[in-house]
Amino acid sequence: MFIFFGDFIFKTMRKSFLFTILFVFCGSLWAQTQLFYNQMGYKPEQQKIILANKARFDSIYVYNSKGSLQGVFPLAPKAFWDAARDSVRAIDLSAIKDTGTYRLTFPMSSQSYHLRISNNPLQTVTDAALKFFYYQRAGEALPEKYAGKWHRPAGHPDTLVYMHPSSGEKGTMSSAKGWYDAGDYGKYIVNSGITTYTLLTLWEEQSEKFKKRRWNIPESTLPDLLAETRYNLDWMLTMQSKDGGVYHKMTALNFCGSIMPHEDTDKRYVIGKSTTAAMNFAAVMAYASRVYAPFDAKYSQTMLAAAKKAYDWGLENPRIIYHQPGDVQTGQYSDQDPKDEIFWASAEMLLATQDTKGPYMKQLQLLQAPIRIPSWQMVNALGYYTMARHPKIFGSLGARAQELIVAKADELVKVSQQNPYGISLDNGDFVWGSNSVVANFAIAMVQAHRIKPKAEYLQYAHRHLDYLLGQNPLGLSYVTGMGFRSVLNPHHRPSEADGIDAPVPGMLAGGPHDGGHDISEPHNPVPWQCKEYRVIGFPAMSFIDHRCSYATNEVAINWNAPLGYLSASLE
Ligand code: 9MR
Ligand code: 9MR
Repeated sequence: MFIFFGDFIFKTMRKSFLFTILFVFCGSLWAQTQLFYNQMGYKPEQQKIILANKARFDSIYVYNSKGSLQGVFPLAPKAFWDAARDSVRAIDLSAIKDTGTYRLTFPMSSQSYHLRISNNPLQTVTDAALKFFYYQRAGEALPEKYAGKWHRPAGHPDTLVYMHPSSGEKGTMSSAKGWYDAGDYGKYIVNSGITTYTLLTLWEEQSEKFKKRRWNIPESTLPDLLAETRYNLDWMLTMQSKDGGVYHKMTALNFCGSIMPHEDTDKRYVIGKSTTAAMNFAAVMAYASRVYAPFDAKYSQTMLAAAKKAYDWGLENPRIIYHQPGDVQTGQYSDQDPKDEIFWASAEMLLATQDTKGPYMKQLQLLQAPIRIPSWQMVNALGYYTMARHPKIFGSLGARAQELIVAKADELVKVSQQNPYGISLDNGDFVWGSNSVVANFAIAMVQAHRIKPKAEYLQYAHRHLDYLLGQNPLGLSYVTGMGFRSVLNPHHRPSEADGIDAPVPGMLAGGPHDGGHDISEPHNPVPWQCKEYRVIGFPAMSFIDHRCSYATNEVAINWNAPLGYLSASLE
């Protein structure tokens, strides 16, 4: 029940249990109407569907900033969503098109809400989502000039890390730079790969815009998007072994406490080697070699050579699965099935080498699994997206990739049309990181729109982003610092330990998920408020804005990249 009333309840509960019971009881008798909408605002021409929960009236009054009545808008009949076990009533405000801040209120009610219409409400979101990667930099101090109040000393230089026996090698090596994966300080190839792909795609699709776009990170001769991405590519390159194989991850043996990067002095290790890491690495390096070629020919050649070595290693070792060694507790990113990684890498290799006669085409023909929405574990869609962007060289497979993407997006639109929130998630989609599922569903629609423009694709992609920014059953913006009621306590070590109230901005919380791994973990002593955040059977409500819940409220690079991509695409 906590999640319904948020922060206020926590504080109250601490003070008096009895009072809380009373409050909740009264609260349910006089339940306030809640409005769920995009807290960052809407574009003038955009469809503006907002949702009312527990509404007691059939219309809403909208006043403009001068205080004059703009219109009275009807509430649609109740629509039930099983994932939240609750109903909402839609209000279509699309007819309001003038920019400004509007006040919304119900008859005889003192409650009011503010809704913004502006020309580019998403620019702030995009910039913050991308700036997040700067805040995640390992091995570099973040001076105030760039990081504002979140400035911090450098941590994890990683210039001397140890070869774990699982790496198959002995001694030490350097594995500097790269982004911290999430709320922890580990660096993992597989997750890094999908993240980097998403950012490279943003560049490939919108390079005109991103040539000039800056978000106050250290000066470079490269555009910010490519400078930031290179920071991670540099690290990924360190993770290749002499035989071409790629180490799975570089972390300590255990997760450290809630401390700042420079306070964590645990030894760090290069751990494991896997087919998924090799193929993921090959795909990203092949892609990056194309993107960086006009800026730095030598760097581009280095990456292509690394990609080829990793790819060949992967084909010779097509089933090396990562198994977590007994003395290691950090994230696993273990994946039993490397076929989709091979497929994706084959697409990138073919495109980067322009070699249609070699092994790549053969692999692509072998592996036409149905297209699946991407996650760190399932990446075949990344191959399809690439093929669809460059169809000619892939021959009939290019056209096939386009058809599959369009068919997938049509499926998602259909589901979204039936959903009161306009999104395409079913109960089963509320996995760990469900908000990234929301973003990746929307990205599939954006991809389809590029192939075969259709108003519905963009309309529902927008609804998915609206959901992340407040049009959801908790009425919470899941992006830190964005909106009037946004996540405040993400599972993110720097935000927990820096002594600053506001979390690092622009971070997408993982999102509702009723798996409860965090609270049922025997070694994770959770504070008592956290014990009941999970409401089984209400997956869309199972979220708590508390650092204890790493299964719902952690942040991660592979969740922020799709947020940045989506927001930039809808700008
Ligand atoms: O902080 C860790 C987070 O980054 C991981 O996603 C999560 C799951 O692997 O684990 C977190 O660490 C917790 C550990 O697993 C159990 N003890 C408590 C740790 C943090 O609260
Ligand atoms: O995103 C990962 C999710 O799909 C898994 O279910 C979960 C448990 O293995 O791990 C998530 O990834 C975490 C990683 O293991 C360690 N760094 C933080 C990641 C986000 O929570």
